[in-house]
Amino acid sequence: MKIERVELHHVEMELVHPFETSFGREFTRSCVLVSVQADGLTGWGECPVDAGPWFSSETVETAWHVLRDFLVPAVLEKNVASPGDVVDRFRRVRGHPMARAGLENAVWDLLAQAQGVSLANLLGGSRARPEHGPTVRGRRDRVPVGVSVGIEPTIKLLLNRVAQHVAEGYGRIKLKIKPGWDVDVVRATRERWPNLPLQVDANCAYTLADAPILKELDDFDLLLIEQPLHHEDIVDHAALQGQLRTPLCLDESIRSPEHARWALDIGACRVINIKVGRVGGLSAARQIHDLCAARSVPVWCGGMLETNVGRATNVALATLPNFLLPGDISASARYYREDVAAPDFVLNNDSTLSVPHGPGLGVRVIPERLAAVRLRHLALSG
Ligand code: NPQ
Ligand code: MG
Repeated sequence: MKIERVELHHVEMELVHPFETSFGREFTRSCVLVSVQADGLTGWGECPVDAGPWFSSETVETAWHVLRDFLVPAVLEKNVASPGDVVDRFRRVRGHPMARAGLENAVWDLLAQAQGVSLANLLGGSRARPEHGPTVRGRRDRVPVGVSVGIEPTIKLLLNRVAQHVAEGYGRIKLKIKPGWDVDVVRATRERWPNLPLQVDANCAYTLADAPILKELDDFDLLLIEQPLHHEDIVDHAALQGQLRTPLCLDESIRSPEHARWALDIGACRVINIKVGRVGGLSAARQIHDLCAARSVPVWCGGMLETNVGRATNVALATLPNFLLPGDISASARYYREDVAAPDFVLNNDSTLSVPHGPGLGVRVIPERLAAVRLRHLALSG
């Protein structure tokens, strides 16, 4: 189909509860939504950038610039028959994975709608894909999820929040840690919930010199320790993994399928967090999934406090068979009072989210809700 029009939407939304990580506290979330039109259909994608370069080097402004000046012109008025065509057209652009992901994922949604199938179906997650052979289970119509709990002012307040999420039905908790907010917090949580599936995420806040502290975490039966060291480093992570029993999981360091291969080749981690934005779109995300599956390395779907557009993309991705650990894909109510897209995702009593079966993403952007949170809008056509 020929891409007739692309629109960029810079939105800013207030979080239900402020979210603090080792790199700062966020009260609102900014991102760029991308919509693509062809043959009377509209596909949506989300660039999970933020106002500043805190989680990654990309920002709303860099994504806007790279989309407007390079990525959108590469697909506008062009015929696109498969997501691979978009990947090919983007190959000249180095870096900027979140900008690429927003547009590529919008085309995935568009193509799925055009074929009358769900995005999960187009990705191959909800039906057996031949290359996975007989090991594939049948259709996965629910994906296991957990919740990521930010740093709180006190351990008491943190335990209250964990208790709230456990009561809501979340079967896996991730605690954000940083130097000074680590072993004591994990110990207190583990003492209160001896059997709770628990993991931690440091967002790069430590160095190899902190190995003795991180080794103390080996005593708490954690599922994994996520990205303790520098965001571009895999060498020190490999050294650290050699000293730990708990699996290391990389997040920030994995920005492409190549980074995933390099990390696995040197033993820098035993688990990979796949974030579709961070790795540059659904094609790259699926490639990393397949690489990890071939090497028996479990993956899980990371989260970036997305709107329901990004959340629907994540849920579809997480239907792939090697997503063996619960994702950071919480119910819509955990993020914003009112989302730009509907229907909301609601937690099932088995700590899963249901996979929409409508065509494409399975969520609709509500124009009035979008307009209410939109700071900037740009329509590009040929
Ligand atoms: C992580 N997410 O796994 C990220 C970090 C994160 C759910 O823990 C604005 C921009 C807010 C980027 C909050 C979760 C963010 C952000 C958290 C990234 O490391
Ligand atoms: Mg992380």
